[in-house]
Amino acid sequence: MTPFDAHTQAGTRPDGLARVEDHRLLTGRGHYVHDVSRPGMLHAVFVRSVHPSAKLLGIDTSAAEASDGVIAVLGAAQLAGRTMPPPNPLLPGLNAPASWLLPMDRVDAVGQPIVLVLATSLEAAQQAAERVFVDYEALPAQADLADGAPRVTTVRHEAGDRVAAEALAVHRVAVRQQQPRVVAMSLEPRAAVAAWSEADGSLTVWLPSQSPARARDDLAHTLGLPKDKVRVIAPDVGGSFGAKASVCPEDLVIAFAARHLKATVKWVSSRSDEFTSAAQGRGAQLQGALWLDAAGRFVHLAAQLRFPLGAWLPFSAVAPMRNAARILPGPYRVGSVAIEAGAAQSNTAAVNIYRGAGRPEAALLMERLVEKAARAAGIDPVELRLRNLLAAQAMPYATPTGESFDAGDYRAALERACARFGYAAERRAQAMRRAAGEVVGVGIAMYVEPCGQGWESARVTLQADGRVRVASGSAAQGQGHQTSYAVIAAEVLGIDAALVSVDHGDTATCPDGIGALASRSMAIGGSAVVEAARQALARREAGEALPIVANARYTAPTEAWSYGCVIARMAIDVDTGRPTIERIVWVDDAGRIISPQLAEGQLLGGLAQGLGQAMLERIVYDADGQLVTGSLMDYAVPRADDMPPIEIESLAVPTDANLLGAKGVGEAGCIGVPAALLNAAADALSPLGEPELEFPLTAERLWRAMQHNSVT
Ligand code: SMO
Repeated sequence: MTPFDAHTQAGTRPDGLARVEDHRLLTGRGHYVHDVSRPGMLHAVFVRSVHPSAKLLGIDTSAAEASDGVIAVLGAAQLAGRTMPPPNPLLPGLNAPASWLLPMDRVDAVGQPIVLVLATSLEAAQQAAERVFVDYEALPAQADLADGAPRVTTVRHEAGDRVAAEALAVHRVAVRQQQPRVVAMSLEPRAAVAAWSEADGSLTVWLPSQSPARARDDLAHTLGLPKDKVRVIAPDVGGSFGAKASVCPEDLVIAFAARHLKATVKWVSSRSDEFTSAAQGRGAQLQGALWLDAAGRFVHLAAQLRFPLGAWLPFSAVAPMRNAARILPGPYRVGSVAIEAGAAQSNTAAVNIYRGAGRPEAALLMERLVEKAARAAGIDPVELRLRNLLAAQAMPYATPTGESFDAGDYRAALERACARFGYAAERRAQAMRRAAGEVVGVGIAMYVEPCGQGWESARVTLQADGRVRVASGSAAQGQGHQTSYAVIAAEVLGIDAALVSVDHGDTATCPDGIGALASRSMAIGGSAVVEAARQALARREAGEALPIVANARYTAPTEAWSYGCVIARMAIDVDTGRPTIERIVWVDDAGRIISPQLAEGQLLGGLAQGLGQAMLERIVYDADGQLVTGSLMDYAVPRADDMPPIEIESLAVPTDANLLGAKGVGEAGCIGVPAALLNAAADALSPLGEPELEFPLTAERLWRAMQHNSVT
């Protein structure tokens, strides 16, 4: 019995630890930024560009300013040249111009905010916004991933003897795969409430942020305020998925308006505005080739990865490109590599990290290559993987892209998944169904999931009444920090977790942190809680009187790499192309599991998003840069009845890379699942001549693939 089996199968709880957040959230007592209200606060509406690229010839705000209830209309003139904070300096040499918070003389994307209308009610602000007249002179727009667009950044990984490798090769397979852009469909759209206190010159901003401390730093820098005069509060946050990791222009403009008007200002984005102007994810164009020797060994891997960036660069904008390049070889031993990745801007919404942030791109390209290689070499895809997966004894392993794998038994993951799936029997059943005229395929994907680098902080307070408070620099957006961090502290202290309460998401009451992203909350944030709890315990045992306050800042010595294997079976209706995912078997090693319920929730949630990208979701811009899929009428997200039968097993092999032995878990479902689904669809259609397939795998696309290939 593995940790997930009991409740995945039967819905029971083996461990007795329920999420302490849920009763409050599920009974409507969550408190989101949308719920923040202050007497006399102003409501803000942005007037947004209708052109992907245009000169601003003039903006007439006089009618808006004369409208009922309007207090002010703010634009670039008031913002006096303020620009967005620079992107993450850890990312390779960026060559991108700074972007204005609000545009001076030109717009670069549909949906870009141009001016801000502030009024005493939301309705008044909306009506006045209709009376702002913007005079544009349209300019040609730069399409997404256009050939020859100037590079913002490039990374290269070259290792091994390519010439020698190619001399050994007897097979070469190539793959070209386009990942659609997606939106981070969080239940809670972006929002900000900024309150200026004239009495002490301080600013409080309620913001649904994954990274409150960094948001505070960005706000302080933009407004020229000392950091200790800015407080960011991320209350309950309804999902984030990377899109809320970095501040957007709207956040900073709202804060500016609050100080400018010495007021409290509230902005809540609409679903429509989330489609046009929130940071999007994915969108890469992936190309690669894999060379195999006579024994089926991977002797050389070459790839060119193209990542789109929108009209402006959020803090982590090129992290997906960097990650995809460094992760590409995945769990395999590859003789030599030549990987080149580049990113360029276009006249679209920004692109930022999105659940997986480059990991899904790497797994998609590599696993497609492995699948094609198996077909070319006439070797079963499981057997080919077994020949090339790194052995557990090879750990720790220095990868050809300069990474260091801490631990991992990749073969065990594949073998376990095959055993659970009943691989040999499934292949026999597939052959029988094919013989009977059905279109059915089995797809496999392996993946690795690094959990991020760097530090996180925690404070543990042992109170005189015997209760314990944990404060974390890592803010939660639904992951369940209040449950898991309480469990961690209670275990170190040897007390009941019910005695521990957890604070997060407030820069005034919590220590600084990087935040909840990159699958790092448990491995790194959780280790900071361990460290602080250990210090508090040591001081108590040494005789120190209560209360005891212990602060810890934990830096992970190395990244922990979780991994896993997904096997999916998909049937495609011959007449309509309608795909049915009949079964997903998934073995994941996220290291030590603190809360099986929370870990399973992360895996299933990631799977749902991965399934959405594979089967349903696609942001489309037309050739002129206009957004075609701007609403939920045009953009399909997975619903409960889209979820297939899922069997998850956990290997749960602890790592030495951090104090908990934990690895990443939050992004796994987005990484392996889409690649397995594409491999399953390709396997299903393989008797028809292996048509090229792209996400999303809609019925129309699959049907067309069948028509085209059955007549040729
Ligand atoms: S895409 Mo994640 O929030 O690093």
